[in-house]
Amino acid sequence: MITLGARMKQYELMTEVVIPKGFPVAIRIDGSSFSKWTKGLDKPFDGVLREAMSRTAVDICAKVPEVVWAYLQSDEVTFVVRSDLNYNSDPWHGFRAKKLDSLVASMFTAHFAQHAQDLELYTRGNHRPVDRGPAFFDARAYPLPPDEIINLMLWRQRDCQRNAVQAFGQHYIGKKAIHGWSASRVLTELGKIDKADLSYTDCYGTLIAIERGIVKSRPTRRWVITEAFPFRYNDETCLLPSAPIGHYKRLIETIQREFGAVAPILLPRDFVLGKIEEDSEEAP
Ligand SMILES: Nc1nc2c(ncn2[C@@H]2O[C@H](COP(=O)(O)OP(=O)(O)OP(=O)(O)O)[C@@H](O)[C@H]2O)c(=O)[nH]1
Ligand SMILES: [Mg+2]
Repeated sequence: MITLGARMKQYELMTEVVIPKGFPVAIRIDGSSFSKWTKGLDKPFDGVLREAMSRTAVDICAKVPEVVWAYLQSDEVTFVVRSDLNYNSDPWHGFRAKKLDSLVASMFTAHFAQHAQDLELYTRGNHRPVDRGPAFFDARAYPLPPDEIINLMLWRQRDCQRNAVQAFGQHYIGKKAIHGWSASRVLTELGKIDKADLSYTDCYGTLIAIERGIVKSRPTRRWVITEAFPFRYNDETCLLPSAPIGHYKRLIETIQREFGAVAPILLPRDFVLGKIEEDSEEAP
């Protein structure tokens, strides 16, 4: 005879999905209804929101085993978990997808709440104080082939670039005025305006990466918040201003070490998915 526990457990197991060992895992969190929650924050980009998101991403990187980096833009963060680099490693929570989704979403929500409190984000308003209440995040964890990690970053970074162009266009030229314009037209017009506050972070997002060092002949390891380098093929023309690759040399070296075989920025041309104005896909 089946026990009561086994009988009830079988219903739970119906929706259990386990991510196979041996794949890199991406976990993307996204702010829920942030177009409303951010009302009153600086437009197009709010430095305090960015700081709260970055600090929270560092907390998660430090807590989730085998995260190698995280990429942050807008109200979302993508964490890359490389348990596949060591086949003997124990996947975090058996890589049960629902467990990872719910745990990372609640961890991010709780840590963000603390940072938002510390940074007085709940009442921050550019005109008058706002009380915007708690912020919530969803999360999704899924496996992907190793070669696709950079493409995933490229995709999210293109979203960041597209949003940056739109946001700056709306802010400096006007929402109605740019309606129906291509990204390159918006950029051409923006070029005529003094847009000194268009930073690399706004265009390319933020990267949370491990920095290794030696202190008193002992190896050290810490998470650093840094501007993301452009994920793109070396000679691909980019619509947005780009820092010279040398600017990112140390960071790229660090990440190449962490990644082993996968070399950021050296993408096979076939993997480059088209220019940003053609890439209008939204992350649902
Ligand atoms: N003012 C301001 N708004 C921001 C900033 N970063 C993100 N946002 C807002 O957050 C939104 C995030 O977009 P989405 O995630 O697609 O939209 P959402 O409203 O969060 O909807 P769901 O994620 O589906 O719940 C942007 O459209 C902006 O409105 C910022 O720095 N300043
Ligand atoms: Mg959102």
